[in-house]
Amino acid sequence: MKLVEVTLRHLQMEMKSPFSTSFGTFQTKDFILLEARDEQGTVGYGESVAFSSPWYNEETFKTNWHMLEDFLIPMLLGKELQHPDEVSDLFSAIRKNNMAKSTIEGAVWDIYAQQTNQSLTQALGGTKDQIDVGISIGIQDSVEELIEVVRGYVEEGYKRIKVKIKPGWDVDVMRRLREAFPDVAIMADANSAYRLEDVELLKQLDAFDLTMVEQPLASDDIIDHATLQKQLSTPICLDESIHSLEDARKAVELGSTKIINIKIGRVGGLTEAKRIHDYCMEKGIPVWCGGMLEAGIGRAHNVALTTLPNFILPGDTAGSSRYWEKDIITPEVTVDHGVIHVPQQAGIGYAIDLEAVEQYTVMKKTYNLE
Ligand code: OSB
Ligand code: MG
Repeated sequence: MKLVEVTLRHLQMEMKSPFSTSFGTFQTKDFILLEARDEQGTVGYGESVAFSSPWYNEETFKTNWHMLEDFLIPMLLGKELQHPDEVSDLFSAIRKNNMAKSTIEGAVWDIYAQQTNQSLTQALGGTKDQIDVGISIGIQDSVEELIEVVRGYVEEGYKRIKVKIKPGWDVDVMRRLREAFPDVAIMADANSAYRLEDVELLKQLDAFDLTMVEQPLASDDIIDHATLQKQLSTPICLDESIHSLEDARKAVELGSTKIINIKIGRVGGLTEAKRIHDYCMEKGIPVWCGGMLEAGIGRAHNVALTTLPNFILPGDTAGSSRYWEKDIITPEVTVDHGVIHVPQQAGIGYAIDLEAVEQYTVMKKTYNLE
């Protein structure tokens, strides 16, 4: 494989309903869609999961554009590659900027899968033909509304309900939710809203039989999470704190996490995601695939990654229609009784809907060899 042309597009899509977390609310999604073409004319796509504000992590779609335009695209244009794993080795010369790296790495994986006539799932070594899915539910205006929203998704068959929490929207909310749904797998995601001093409050969550509590403490912490885990019976799952296999190893060795949420963008691409998966499998740490409110390309990549065997717990990759009036792929990702049937065709298994892409494009720029 040798990339000869890359096009970046800034896409803007309205979400069907706002999504609120402890750090802010999302309504309009601005992101980068990357199209890469290799010398044989095979086209692959990647999606940046960086948001427009640096709330979840330090990257934004504009910092990703800068990194791609000035560093990452020039590093790959004209470079002969035997395997997509080489991309993460090449990019290791550039610190962090994982979501930017992942955007183009994903397109290389897509091209590689097509050229070796495999589905992305097969190329990654995935083993499942269907995956279990859960859903992540933002902070609502009232507990009554939350219960109604959850009821709808439980009836649709989603296999696990994740609820966002923050100070003032936590113990009572989880108590009432557990009372309303005694038998549903429920978890809470704090997105770093608490400190170790909140341990007494967090311990109250142990009463609700939660599958896990996700990222309760600081986004860059692994020490305090280890201290907290010793005092909680609910398993801690790290999200924001894990950027690499090294981070995963340190967190697991310290006892900071019993479960890991893997997000392809946060860890710099599919190759690193797979490395973390393999390490966790060896250590008996279950993983699941997180979500970043992706459009269709990012969603398709999440589906493929989730087919690896240690993705034991349902992920956040819900169906396209939960987020978008019209997604940018055909068919859209659909959920049937809580499962997604994994496409078998070569590549990502969903076609790009170029008409929809054009409709959402704010600007685009093409980069060629020389
Ligand atoms: O922490 O997992 C998170 C959305 C935006 C930023 C961070 C997170 C989330 C979600 C939604 O939980 C997952 C999804 O439905 O894509
Ligand atoms: Mg999270």
